[in-house]
Amino acid sequence: MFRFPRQTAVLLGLLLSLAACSSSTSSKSAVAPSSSMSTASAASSAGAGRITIHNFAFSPAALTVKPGEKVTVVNQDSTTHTLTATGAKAFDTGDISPGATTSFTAPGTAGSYPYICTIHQFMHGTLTVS
Ligand SMILES: [Cu+2]
Repeated sequence: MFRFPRQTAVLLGLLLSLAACSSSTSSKSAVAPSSSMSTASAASSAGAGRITIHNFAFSPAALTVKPGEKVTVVNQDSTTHTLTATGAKAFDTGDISPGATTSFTAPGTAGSYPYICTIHQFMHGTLTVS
């Protein structure tokens, strides 16, 4: 006859500890809406074109500029690169040292001008003048 009261005592203890635990739950802080994702860095660079060289690649690989527009070239690699139009070489930056920035003038004639790095000729891109 003494087993039954013990068991109920144990059960009561369990229930009490459960209640104690569950009393410390609701500390849910409302997450503030982060409205800082609107950095509108659109490609609306009304002025000069810009090509970045990084990891042996031109970025953007395809760029459209106006005739005679100045195009800035940034070499972010630790290797010398060039940006040289193929064919008649309508433009050629020559060697761009690691970390250096240079520029060239886009052709005055509309068209599509493929270019490469003459040092690493697997690097290529296209400048479109229109
Ligand atoms: Cu290169």
